[in-house]
Amino acid sequence: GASVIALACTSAYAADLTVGFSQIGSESGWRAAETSVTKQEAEKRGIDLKFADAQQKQENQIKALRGFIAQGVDAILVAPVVATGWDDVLAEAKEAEIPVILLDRGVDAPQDLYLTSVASDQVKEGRVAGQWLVDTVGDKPCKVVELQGTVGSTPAINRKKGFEEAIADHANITIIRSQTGDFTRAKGKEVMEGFLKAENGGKDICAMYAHNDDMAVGAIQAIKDAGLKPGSDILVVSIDAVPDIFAAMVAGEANATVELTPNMAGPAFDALEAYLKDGTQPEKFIITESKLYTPADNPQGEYDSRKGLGY
Ligand code: GYE
Repeated sequence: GASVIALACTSAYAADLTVGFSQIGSESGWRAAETSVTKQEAEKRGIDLKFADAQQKQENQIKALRGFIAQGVDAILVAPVVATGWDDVLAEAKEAEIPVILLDRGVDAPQDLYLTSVASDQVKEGRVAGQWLVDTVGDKPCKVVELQGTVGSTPAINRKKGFEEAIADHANITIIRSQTGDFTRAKGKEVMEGFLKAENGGKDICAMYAHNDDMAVGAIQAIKDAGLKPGSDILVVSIDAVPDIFAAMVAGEANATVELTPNMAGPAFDALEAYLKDGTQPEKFIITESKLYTPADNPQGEYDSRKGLGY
C-alpha cells in the first residue's frame, strides 16, 4: 500500500544524495585516514561519493570542482590545499546552488561562498606543541628547527603562529631554522638532513617541531643517520597523532604529538543533511578537538587503536 511506497521513497531520497569530494592527495598517513573515514561516513549514510585525488595541485582541485558543478552534484566537499585562489570556482558553485563544505583546511574567501568549514583550531595545535616544549625545557637554552607544512596552507600558517606565540615569552627557546617539508616524510627527512649539515652535525639542536607527524618521522630517520638520538639528543614534537608517531614514542624516538581527528566528514555530512532537509544553517566553523599525547599516555595502546583506520 501507500505506506510501503512512502517508506521506499524516503530511503531512496537518502541514497540519492551525490556528493563530490575533492581531496588534496595522499601526502601523509593522516590524509589517507581522512579519505578512508570520509568514504566510510558516506557509505553509512547511503551517500554516493564521487572522489577526486588532486596530487596536491590546486589546479586539479579547481578542475574537479568544475566537473562536480557540471555533473550537478547535490553538494561538494573540498580540502583546500592552499588558502588563496578559490573565489571564482566557489562563486560558480554558489551560482549553481551547490553547497560547498571545507574539510581540515581553510580558504581566504568570502564566508558566504561555503556552507561550513570543518577543521581543528590549528593555532591552538601550534600553541599546545609550543607549550609542551616550554614546560619540558624550562629555562634551559633550546635551539629549535621547524619543519613547516605546505606553503600557503592554513595549517602551516596557523601552526607556525601558535608555536611562536607559546615560546614568545621564553627567550631561551629560539627557532634557528624553519623550512617547508610539504607535510611529507620524504621532504621532512631531506630538509632535516639539510638542517643537520648546516648546524655542524646538529649537536647544538635541542628540538625539532614538525607541523605533522609524517615530516617528524622522516626527520627522525635523518637524526639517526647523523648518529644522534631522536627523542633525547633532539626532542621531537609534532601534530596529527598517526600510528607511526606512537610507534616512535614506544621506541623512545618521539616526545609529543597533538591529535587531529581524521573524521571531518561525520560533522560535515550531518550539517549537510540538516541543511538539505530543512535549510538549517550550520555554524560557519565547526572546530574539532586537539589533544596532547606523550609517552606517558600508553603509546602502544594508542598505536593499536589507530592501526588499520586507514592511516
Ligand atoms: O596535519 C597533514 C596533512 O590539512 C590539517 O594536512 C591537515 C594536514 C595534516 O597533510 O598530515
